[in-house]
Amino acid sequence: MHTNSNLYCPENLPAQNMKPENITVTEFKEAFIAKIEAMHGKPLSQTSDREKFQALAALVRDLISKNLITTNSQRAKEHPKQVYYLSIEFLLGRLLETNLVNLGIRDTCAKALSLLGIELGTLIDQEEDAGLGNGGLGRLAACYLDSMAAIGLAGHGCGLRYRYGLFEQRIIGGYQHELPDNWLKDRSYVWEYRRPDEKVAVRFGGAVRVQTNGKTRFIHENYERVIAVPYDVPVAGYKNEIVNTLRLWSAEVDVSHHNCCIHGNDCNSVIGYKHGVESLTDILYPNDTHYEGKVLRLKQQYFLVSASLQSIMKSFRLHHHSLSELPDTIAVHINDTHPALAVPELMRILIDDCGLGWDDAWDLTVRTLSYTNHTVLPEALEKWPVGMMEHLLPRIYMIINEINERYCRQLWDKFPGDWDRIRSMAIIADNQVHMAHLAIAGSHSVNGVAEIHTQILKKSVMNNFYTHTPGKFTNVTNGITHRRWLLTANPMLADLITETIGPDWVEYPCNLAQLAPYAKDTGFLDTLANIKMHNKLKLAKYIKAKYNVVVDVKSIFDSHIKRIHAYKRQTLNVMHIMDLYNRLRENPNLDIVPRTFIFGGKAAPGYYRAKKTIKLINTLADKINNDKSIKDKIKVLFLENYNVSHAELIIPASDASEQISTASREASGTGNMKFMMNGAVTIGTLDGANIEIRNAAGADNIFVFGLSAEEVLNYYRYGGYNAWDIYNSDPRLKTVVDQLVNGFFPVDPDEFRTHHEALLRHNDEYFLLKDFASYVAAQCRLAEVYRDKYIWQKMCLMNIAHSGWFSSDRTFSEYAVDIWEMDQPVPIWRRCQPEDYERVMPEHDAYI
Ligand code: 26W
Repeated sequence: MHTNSNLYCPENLPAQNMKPENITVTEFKEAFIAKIEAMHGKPLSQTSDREKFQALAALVRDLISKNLITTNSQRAKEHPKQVYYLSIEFLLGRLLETNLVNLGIRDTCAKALSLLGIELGTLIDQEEDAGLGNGGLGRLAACYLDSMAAIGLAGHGCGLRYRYGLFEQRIIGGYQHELPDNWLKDRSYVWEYRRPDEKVAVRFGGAVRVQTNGKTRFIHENYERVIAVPYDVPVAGYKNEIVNTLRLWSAEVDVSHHNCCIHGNDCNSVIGYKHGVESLTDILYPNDTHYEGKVLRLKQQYFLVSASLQSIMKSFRLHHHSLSELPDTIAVHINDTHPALAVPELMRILIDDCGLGWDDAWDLTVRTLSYTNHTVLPEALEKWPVGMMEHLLPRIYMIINEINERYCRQLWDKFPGDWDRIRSMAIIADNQVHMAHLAIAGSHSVNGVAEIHTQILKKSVMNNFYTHTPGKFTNVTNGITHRRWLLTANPMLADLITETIGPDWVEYPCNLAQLAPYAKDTGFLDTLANIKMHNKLKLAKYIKAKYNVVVDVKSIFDSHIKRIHAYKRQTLNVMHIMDLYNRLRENPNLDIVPRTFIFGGKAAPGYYRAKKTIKLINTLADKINNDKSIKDKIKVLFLENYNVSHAELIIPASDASEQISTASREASGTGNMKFMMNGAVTIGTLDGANIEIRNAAGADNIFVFGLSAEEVLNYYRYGGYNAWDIYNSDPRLKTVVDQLVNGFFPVDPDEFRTHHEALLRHNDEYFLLKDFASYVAAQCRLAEVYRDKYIWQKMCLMNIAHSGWFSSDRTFSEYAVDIWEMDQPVPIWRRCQPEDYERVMPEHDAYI
């Protein structure tokens, strides 16, 4: 059942040619009432908040649909180059407020509702987060959708419509429990259009027969057909009437082949079969770093790629005559290796369906595809067993085999006799298909997501590939949409900025730099501080209501929110808090700046150590929050079920941003940018985009500590690190490490044994002990600076003022110009000036 179809009531909507932003408050109010009545068959007074939300969202969707139609008909005439962003994850969060802002009707809507006694915020809170992603990679894809539409590029997302998104996290007794994320409670999603007429079939299993009479043909037989049905989510650009599409595929059973019930077959087995097929898109795998060789995951990856490419090619062939135009008219981007099967799938379509020869097909494939790498962690690199691939995707495996043979031959010609090099670059080696190697070989562009990350790829992780094809490698530092993360999430700050420098910063975020001179204006800094206080009060209210903990809004709100992972070092943060607590216990009158330590994040369900880290944080929180002797000087909170909506609440309310990964391990980070943009000061290592943040904000406006990436990589390469030496030489550190297992916490003494052993027995892989002293020192510096309101507020301001470069509009313009060679004008220099680039990315700066 799809409740949101047939709800279009044009008679109640403003005139066809009226732009949404011209709708008056009265017209909006009337359209809303009409939508309520048409949709629910009862008067406004009898509807629940949920029903009101549904009607409001449907009304907004109607407005967007007009622009969708005009955008599509315009494009059908002009044929601009289209980019398709293939991603196994899109972490959208909520869309109502974003859509209202992008249509330019947020205020109109709020006023219209208030005339009816309804608060817009209450309805916004009714929307479920679309949690179709794990973390950084998925949220990045969602930010890019927003930027593509804002810039006006013909850019679309292709993903999966998971029935259940990332699990809902419940904390019970300090432990994480996972519940299914039933985000499609109403069975359909208010923003989507189901398009059954655009379904395609994806084939699994079976066998391939090679027919060689005349032209060689590959006949795929006895396969299982799964139907991919697209659900299109419109993506509205910011006040530009452009609407792009996020196409999410859902697996359905092929009814034409399995209507056995009707013919008197066993109904139960048919129903079972249906469930089996449809389970393909049931769940999002909850791992954000650890590759799991599950057949279902490989099936999901191929399903995404095959459905997307078939539909892309269908639309290409409708509009273009010659296949040779393919790379000039479409670009297909592979977001990490999860969609890397795009390489053999496009080859299959071009060879088997379009009749091209190998060389022509390969040339077109490579020129059409590009690939972004998002991680250097070895455990995240995907390698699928040959047997599994061959069994599940026999024709695709044949093609991969052929790609591998040709690629290795080419390498042999270039590096004759260098077997080790060739083995390290082969697409198939040790009975496994190396997806990153496949993606590199089959793309014309490979990029990292922050300068240091790209340097590590070039010099270390992918050095052999870089030596072979240096021209393929490039860097595009990540970005975030300032429309969601500043304009929408922090309206008071956005208003202050607009009052101060005018409204153009929304279109040209680098204009935020015009705020810098206000660093000398104490009146302005007071206002900035008041806005932060307002946001802190809002968060404090939420914490009191949900956790019954009272936090001091004058304390430093110090936030560490992201996936829980050993390399992100939540435990280092815990160790600093333990040390601070020990100091307070030794001297309850110690004059420290009060702090509220805020944690949030999910652990992969199978990641034992990360789950224990959650228990550790909660155990520490219990101990500290209930210890009257420290007079509420510090509080620790673990906020349950961290998601996009929680981030929108926490980030504008934070003073300090914890970005403390082991240098070299975090590819970029994007939370760091969101905090910066909201005037939180970073305490961090020189890792990922923290380096660009330091360059942009200035070294005086960030607290840097710890080993450099080069030092870390040298330890990994050459050894020479001894955790015990550090443990034995720092008594304060020793106390903290001992407290993990010596009964300091009122839990089983083995509860945190894993953490203890990771630090000492396993020689502290992520260098927590090594970085402890410099981290504590940086925390002290931060607290001292916070005591001086104006120096602190100036730091906050400099972060805001130089955050414009981190807008995903800048990032996306770089992709569009340098990688996809889009033919539409992309005013890149108007979005960020050359001097901004020079400041953030000084030429010839080597970070490792
Ligand atoms: C196969 C399991 C798996 C699943 C997801 C492996 C790896 C991933 C992602 C690539 C992990 C991820 O989200 N990486 C993050 O990407 C962000 C966007 O570029 C970066 O900002 C983060 O630093 C990076 O960890």
